[in-house]
Amino acid sequence: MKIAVRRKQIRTGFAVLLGAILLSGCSIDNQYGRVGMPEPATEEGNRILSLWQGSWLAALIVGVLVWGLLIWAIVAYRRKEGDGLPEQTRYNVPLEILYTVAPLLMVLALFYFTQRDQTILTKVDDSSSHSVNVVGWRWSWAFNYENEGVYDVGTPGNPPELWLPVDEKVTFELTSPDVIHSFWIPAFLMKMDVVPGRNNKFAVTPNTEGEFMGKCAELCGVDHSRMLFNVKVVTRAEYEAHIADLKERGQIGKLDSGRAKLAGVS
Ligand SMILES: [Cu+2]
Repeated sequence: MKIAVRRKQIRTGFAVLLGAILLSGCSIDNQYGRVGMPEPATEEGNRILSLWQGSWLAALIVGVLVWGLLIWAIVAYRRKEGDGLPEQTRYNVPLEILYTVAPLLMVLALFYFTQRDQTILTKVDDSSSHSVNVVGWRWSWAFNYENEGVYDVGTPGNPPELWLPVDEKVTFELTSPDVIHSFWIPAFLMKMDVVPGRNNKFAVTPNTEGEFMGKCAELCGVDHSRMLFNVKVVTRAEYEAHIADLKERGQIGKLDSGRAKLAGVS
């Protein structure tokens, strides 16, 4: 009788715990549901968020299964009074095949979804309405607005601003004159390395007006942590006003290497 009551309590406890986990995972509107990710501020961000949530859900299901089996084995096969040495077994071929094949299937599933989404997310075509050449240099950023022929550049002590019109697809072309950096806007849920001698590209459509922070995500030297910038997603009119402002300040042309320009070296 007592054992039956305890079992019922344990079962209820598990059900409550599982319910709490599932409930928090079902809604993507809170940071628990997003598993620590910020709210996506781009159209593409939702795809990345789904991949992230799906991976965690898969891990959770596998985890619950493994923990459940462990606890069951510990409880059901615990040593009871009068038990001698348990039966010794080895080389269970079906079991060994299972724990070789099961992880392989899991890795293949993760690989498939990652590859599928990565192919879509890194596809760059002519559908962007404008493009920005992002120059990561030791240790700040320069933004060349390719269509308008203006630029902005920062310093470690004075981070630059990247302005983008809302709901317009933008292609980022990432270049570096020195070492490897990484262009990361957490709210965009997208990050890509900036590699000297290579022309990495990706396109996103910011769909939320507001101010977001950006940073370098590749340890690149002494002032790496100061490689910050701000992103302003604004209306088309505000964007054009800002471009006109940059023109007025004389920031016309293209800055291939922010550092060289700042040091007065051509
Ligand atoms: Cu860097």
